[in-house]
Amino acid sequence: MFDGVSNFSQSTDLAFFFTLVVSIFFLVLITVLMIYFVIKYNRKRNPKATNVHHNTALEVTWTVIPTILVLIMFWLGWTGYLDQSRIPENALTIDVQAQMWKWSFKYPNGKQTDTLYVPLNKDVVLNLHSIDVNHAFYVPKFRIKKDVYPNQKRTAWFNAKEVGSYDIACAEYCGLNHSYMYNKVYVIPENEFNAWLNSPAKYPGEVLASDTVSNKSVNELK
Ligand SMILES: [Cu+2]
Repeated sequence: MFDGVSNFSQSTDLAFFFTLVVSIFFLVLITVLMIYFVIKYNRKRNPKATNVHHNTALEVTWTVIPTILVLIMFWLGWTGYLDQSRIPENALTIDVQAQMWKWSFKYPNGKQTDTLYVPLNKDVVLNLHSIDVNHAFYVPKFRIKKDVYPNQKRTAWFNAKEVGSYDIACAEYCGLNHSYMYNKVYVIPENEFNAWLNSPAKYPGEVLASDTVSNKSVNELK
C-alpha cells in the first residue's frame, strides 16, 4: 500500500486504507465485546437470564455510524471510479491487444511491441480489445485494472509518475497459460520515449511483435 506510481495511486490507496482501518477497528471491538459478554453472562455468574427490550439510543447509534462509514467507502470508490472513467484529451493513445496469452501494443505511428513503453508525466490512453476470450489489463503499481472483451472497445488511462519498470498482468482467467500472461511496462522520460518511438533501435526488454512466435504456438494449441 502507498507504493503506487500513477495519478490514481493516492485515491485508490486511500479507499483501501479507510476500509482496512474500519474493518480492523470493528473486528477488534466485536471480538473483545463477545469475549467480555461470554464471561460476564455465563451461567455461573448470571444464572437467571433477563430479556432486554428496545434501547433507542443504542439502535440509532449502531445504524447511523455504520451507514456513514459505508457511505464514505462508497464515495471514495465512486469518485475514484469517475476519475478513471474520464478519458483525458490530448493524451498519447496506444492500442492494446489481448490474446491467449500475451499482450501487444501499437503506437500512433504504427510501431508495435510486446513490452509497453510510456512517457513519464504524460496522460496515456489505452484502447483495449481482445481477439479471442475475456482478459483483464492489470497494472498493480498504476492501480488500474480493466476487463478486456472481444468485439468491444474499452478504454483505460493513467499518468505515470515514476521512472521504472512495472508488471502488467492478465487479471481474468483466460485459459491454460493465463498465469504466464505477464508483460512489463517501462516508464521513461518523454524525450527518451520520443527517441525510442521514432527509432527502430531496440531498447532492453523490448520485443517487436513481429519477432515473436506466440501467434504460431497459439494456433498450434487450438
Ligand atoms: Cu488473459
